[in-house]
Amino acid sequence: MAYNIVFFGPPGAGKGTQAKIIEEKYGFKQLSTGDMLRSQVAEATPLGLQAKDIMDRGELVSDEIVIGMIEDEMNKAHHVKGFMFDGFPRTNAQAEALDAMLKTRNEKIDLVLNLQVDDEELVERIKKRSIEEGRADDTVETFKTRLAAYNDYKTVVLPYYEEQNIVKPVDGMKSVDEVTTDIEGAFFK
Ligand code: B4P
Repeated sequence: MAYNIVFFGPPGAGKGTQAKIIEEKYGFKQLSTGDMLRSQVAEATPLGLQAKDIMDRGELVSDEIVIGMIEDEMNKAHHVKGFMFDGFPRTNAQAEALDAMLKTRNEKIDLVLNLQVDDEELVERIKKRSIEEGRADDTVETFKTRLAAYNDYKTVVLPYYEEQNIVKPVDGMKSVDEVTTDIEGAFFK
């Protein structure tokens, strides 16, 4: 039986960092809407051209686009232990669409990892990544918009899963290795 996990948290909390580690260690399939969008932008596809300005401003790309991308990737994946949704869902419509897609496979979301990191630490991580990777949305100004968007959508997405009693808090302030250990504890419990 598949086991599906949502990685939830503010921009720079380490969702992608941890999802990649868990994917390699345990054979889950990471589905990152941020990574998918960035590769569409890099390839200058029509979808990428549409998403680029929105992402550079730090705003949310349309539900239609991200739901469509997730659906395509889920349909392509076979024999995976489960999916790790990284950065998705971010709206109520995305959460409902995800449940509907999983239902057709007789599956559901089993665990939501809520990574928690202080705003000051997030700013430091984003500044560091901007030097290392030069991502267009990693400026201090855009980060503020991304954080505001997060503070907005968390009031919708978290309660959606809290009602199902599947949210586990994770202290994202610890080192990468320590966070991985805590995540492993959360899903082996
Ligand atoms: P994302 O790609 O999801 O961007 P993110 O929130 O910055 O990623 P993450 O939290 O994974 O950070 P990471 O592990 O890299 O979204 C980008 C944009 O795409 C959005 O603003 C939006 O426009 C669009 N988008 C994406 N999904 C969407 C959706 N569903 N709906 C609508 N629009 C959507 O970690 C950050 C940094 O911290 C790294 O440099 C890492 O090395 C470091 N780090 C990680 N863990 C650490 C630790 N424990 N200690 C110290 N440093 C750590």
